[in-house]
Amino acid sequence: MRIDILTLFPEMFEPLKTSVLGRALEKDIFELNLINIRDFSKNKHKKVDDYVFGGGDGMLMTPQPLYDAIMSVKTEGSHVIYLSPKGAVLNQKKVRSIAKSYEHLILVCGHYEGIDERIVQLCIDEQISIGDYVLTGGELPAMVLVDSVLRYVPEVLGNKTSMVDESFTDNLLEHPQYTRPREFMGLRVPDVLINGNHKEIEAWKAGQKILETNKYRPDLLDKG
Ligand code: 4FL
Repeated sequence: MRIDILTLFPEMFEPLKTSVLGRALEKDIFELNLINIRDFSKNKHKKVDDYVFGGGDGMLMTPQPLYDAIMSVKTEGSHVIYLSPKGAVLNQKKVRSIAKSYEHLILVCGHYEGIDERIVQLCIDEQISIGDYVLTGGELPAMVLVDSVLRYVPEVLGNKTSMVDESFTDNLLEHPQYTRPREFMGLRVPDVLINGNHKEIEAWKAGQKILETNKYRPDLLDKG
């Protein structure tokens, strides 16, 4: 998978280079290109924003640098996503569908009050939101999308395909999990997990998933 991120703040993406994704990056399991939109500005002061026609607060990203930046990375199979509160809210099903459908993602991060509408019209295939709240820009949403999608790329998790869907298969939350010691601050690991009866353990896990979902996210059960 190839991911190009277009942003005014490429330095915000350093966290993607650590931990699981950092190791995958070193092994060339995916390709990450950080592109500074400002590098494409044809303005003599490298300006990338301007006032909003019709008035209103703040500044808008101008179309020219964005358009040229997108065109510089676009390929035949690329899919251009704009992280925006106007998009459908991301969920695990959508993450899986993106991971399975595209080999090349171009992520456009807006800043200030957003981008000129003509870029949406001309270049954007899809808008995606990560939730109903406003941020200072699309950079954190882009990182959320990248992290969630890359978990579906073979070998990113060290080939443990069973781990990929954990927590959201069947719209259920995970059962509680325990490690050593068997007793901590007077709280014991449930006996069923220690008795070695795998059938019983699996039945316990299945029941706990429903209980946890009912307790923490009853809205997921309503959806069926
Ligand atoms: C994008 C919020 C995607 C939630 C400000 C600029 C945003 C956002 N999901 N807020 N972009």
